[in-house]
Amino acid sequence: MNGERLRVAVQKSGRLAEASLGLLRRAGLVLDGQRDDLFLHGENQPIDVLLVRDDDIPALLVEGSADLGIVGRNVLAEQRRADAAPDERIALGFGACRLAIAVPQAGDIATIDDLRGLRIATSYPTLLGQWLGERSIEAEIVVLTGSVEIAPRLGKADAICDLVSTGATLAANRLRELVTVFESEAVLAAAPGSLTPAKAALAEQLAARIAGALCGDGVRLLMLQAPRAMLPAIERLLPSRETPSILSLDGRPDDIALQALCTVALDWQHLEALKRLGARGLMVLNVERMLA
Ligand code: PRT
Ligand code: ZN
Repeated sequence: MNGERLRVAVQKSGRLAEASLGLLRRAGLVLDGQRDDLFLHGENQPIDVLLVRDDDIPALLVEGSADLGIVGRNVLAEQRRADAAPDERIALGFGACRLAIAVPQAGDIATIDDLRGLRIATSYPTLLGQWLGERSIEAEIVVLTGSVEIAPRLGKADAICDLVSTGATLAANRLRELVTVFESEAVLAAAPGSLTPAKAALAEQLAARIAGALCGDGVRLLMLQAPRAMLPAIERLLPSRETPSILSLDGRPDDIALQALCTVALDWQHLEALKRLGARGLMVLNVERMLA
């Protein structure tokens, strides 16, 4: 390995911080260091973690100070440069939000055409500018770095374009969502350009393990035994993700054991219905990780 270590940048504190570190741990990384540190040393693999502001992650990837990063797709897209852009490798399923244009509830802005000639406050001038440009809507973009949602009340703008998850902040500021400009969630992003073979192999392995950890999310393994004759009826009841495995049981030719991966919750009614068909020894297990 020539002492080469892979560097993964994640948010130090904020909405993505905990889930990002949690995911790396579920992918098998044992990290040494405190949350206040800027650097966590990988104990069991040559992989270290940099704890930084989310906005710094795209630049760290571009300049090669980090090889992988966990960051909102919104941040990645806002900072995208045509010549050197990090690659989105895996959508991670947390930090979901949307960049949306919102307008005062009381006003008379009803459609996106009404935005023409208005001032829209945002911290996302690139994404908003692109969206407006694609629709040939000419509006003034007022760049603010914080408290975007109070801009209309302060008379600084007629509308805003900001991240929304529950919509509670918009409602509290008497704003109404007009249209979604960009859909986001946390993603695993990779540095542009090629890594050394050793680092590339580490990055591939980590990405595969992260994908495997995510793959197990919400997946259950159902195990049961049943009379072989009841198999077709049992299979019809399975909310199965793929064909179940059917195993023969030693010395019991009329019975089978079945294992099935299911993506929907298996509630008591489901299990009781299977039991009425003759299934025994029913077990539902959480799947921790999967490797195809
Ligand atoms: O310090 P640092 O720069 O690292 O953090 P930050 O303050 O810039 O980022 P942070 O932690 O607020 O957000 C990090 C990432 O989380 C964002 O880039 C998004 O990818 C994602 N994310 C998901 C969100 C939200 N949901 C979200 N709701 N980012 C911000 N918000 C804001 C929203 O704009 C509103 O002001 O949270 C507030 C509550 O939202 P509602 O709709 O639930 O009321
Ligand atoms: Zn930030």
